[in-house]
Amino acid sequence: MAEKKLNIEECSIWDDAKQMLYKAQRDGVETVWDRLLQQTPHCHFGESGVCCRNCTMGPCRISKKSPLGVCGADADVIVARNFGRFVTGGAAGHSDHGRDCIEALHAVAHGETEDYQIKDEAKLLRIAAEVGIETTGREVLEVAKDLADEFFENYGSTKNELSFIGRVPEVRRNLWKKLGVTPRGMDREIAEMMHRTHMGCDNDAANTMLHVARTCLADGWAGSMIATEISDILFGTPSPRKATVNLGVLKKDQVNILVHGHNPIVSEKVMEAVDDPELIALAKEKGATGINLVGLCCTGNELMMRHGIPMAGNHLMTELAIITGAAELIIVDYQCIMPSLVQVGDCYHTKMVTTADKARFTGAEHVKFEMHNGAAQARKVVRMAIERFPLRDPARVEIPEGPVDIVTGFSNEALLDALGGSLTPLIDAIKAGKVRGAVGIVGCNNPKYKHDFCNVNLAKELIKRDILVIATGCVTTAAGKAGLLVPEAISQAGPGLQEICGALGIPPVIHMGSCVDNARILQLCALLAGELGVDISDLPVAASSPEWYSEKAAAIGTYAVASGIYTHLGHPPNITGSKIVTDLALSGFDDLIGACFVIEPDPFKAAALIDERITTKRKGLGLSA
Ligand code: XCC
Ligand code: SF4
Repeated sequence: MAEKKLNIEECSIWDDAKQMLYKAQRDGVETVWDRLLQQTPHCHFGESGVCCRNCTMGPCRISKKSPLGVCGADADVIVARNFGRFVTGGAAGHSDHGRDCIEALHAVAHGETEDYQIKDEAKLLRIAAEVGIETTGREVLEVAKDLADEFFENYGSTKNELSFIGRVPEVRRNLWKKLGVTPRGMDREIAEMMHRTHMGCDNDAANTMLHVARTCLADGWAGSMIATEISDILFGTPSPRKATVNLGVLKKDQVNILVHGHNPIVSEKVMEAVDDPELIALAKEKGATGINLVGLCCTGNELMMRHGIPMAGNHLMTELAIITGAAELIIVDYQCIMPSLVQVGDCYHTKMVTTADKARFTGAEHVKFEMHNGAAQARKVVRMAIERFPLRDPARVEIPEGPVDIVTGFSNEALLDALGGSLTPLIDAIKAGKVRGAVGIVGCNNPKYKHDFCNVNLAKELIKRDILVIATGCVTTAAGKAGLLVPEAISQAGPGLQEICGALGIPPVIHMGSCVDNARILQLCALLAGELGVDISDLPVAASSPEWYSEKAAAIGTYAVASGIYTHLGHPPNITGSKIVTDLALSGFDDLIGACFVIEPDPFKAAALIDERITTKRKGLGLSA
């Protein structure tokens, strides 16, 4: 059989990506695109979700010829169970990240670490008061202890109520109650999903799907939300600042360190270490002019939002950042880190360092980060990077040119500031039809798409239609590289958005953070609904993840839908083998919970569908189309 050949021009819309893919070919390095070719065509049973491996009477796969598994489970039951476990993986990822943040807060509060502090005391006190903790006249650390304990309770099942349930509009809370999907404990929903999907438990697809909603709601309104709020408390609430994106942020004459993953607990310390004069002197001794720290994926988003650290790229750029030949070291925490990075690094002089016991990679060096040693470990890793600088082969270094400017840092606090302290100007603009609605474009890259084609074009199409776009996760870098994250981008927006964003001095696409920070969008929607006295499902808003790939993205999409937000995906999850599950996702949920998924790979058609939905919602509120 003839070997399948990669068409690099079709892999990505970006010059920096294509340049590195040609270099990879010359250097004999395999990337995610090559491996996708080898894996295609994909297994039809897996793709449609009808393969079950939940017991050893199987594995079973459903077809016309054999419509039932050995136990009698049909396609609907199998698909629902598989999807249930799929989103639960995502919810577990976000919420375990959240738990690590609580442990960090707990350690700080109890004086167990000198490496971490509370950077935003005002936010700590505000959140504590919000969740019912006494704050007046108390020491900050005493309040922090109580807040950590309060948050821990979101994981068990003793309280049966999430700390942030008060943020959810009352109508929505009542709807959840009626449907029996009010999220209880994070760990409880996850464990219950594993239980329900064990052989011989929940054998009713629709019923399983309700628990899918419940588990994801726990993620959105607890796991992710707690991760975001504590990160702000410990590392500062983001405010608008400038940064730069694309592979051009790597520097030819400096020690380049890439940080990748999700939880800022590691990357914040690395960021401090690269400023250590002793280490900078060492770098100079080794022939470099300095140390350059750049981010990837969501850890990159966290550092960029709070400190303006440059962003080298999103998910599909992670291998390519190493292929520049200019990266001395890549340090990772967890999630979305391709195991291939070790092999790609081995093709150059790039060392990979892991930091979490729950995310080790064969072939990488493990430097375990703990609360009491974060700063020292970070210095150790930066030193390792410096030591590798002399090993770099200048003949194999090729760094694409021209980083692109962006503005980042739009937490809800910052957005409110930009609006002059209240949501009223935004609501007035929505009522006047100048901002017709808002869409969160979030999530990943997937090599099944031309890299960032859908992410960028959907954003462009929406702002043209006077729809404000909020970007998080890997869409951020896409929007940034396209020049959409700067105030000047209003020239590409419709007249209404141009006027409003122009007056406020904000870009038409605003960067709200990492993937756990989608919780900020939930909160913003809830605030808007509260101001208008309606449910979230009545708002002219939508969500989209055009090029999603991960279990986490599916969990985010599902909590968006269950929170009442119409959600576009570029391709369906592996559920098409069940009519019941597919119908629920694409329409049934709309009747039940006020929102549903819509699938559309073409970003231009997707923009039209989203626009249509926003128009309907505007009319529902008695507003002009
Ligand atoms: Fe991962 Fe968050 Fe997706 Fe990017 S967007 S590929 S999940 S890094 Ni979260
Ligand atoms: Fe097959 Fe049923 Fe076992 Fe799944 S649970 S592998 S369908 S016998």
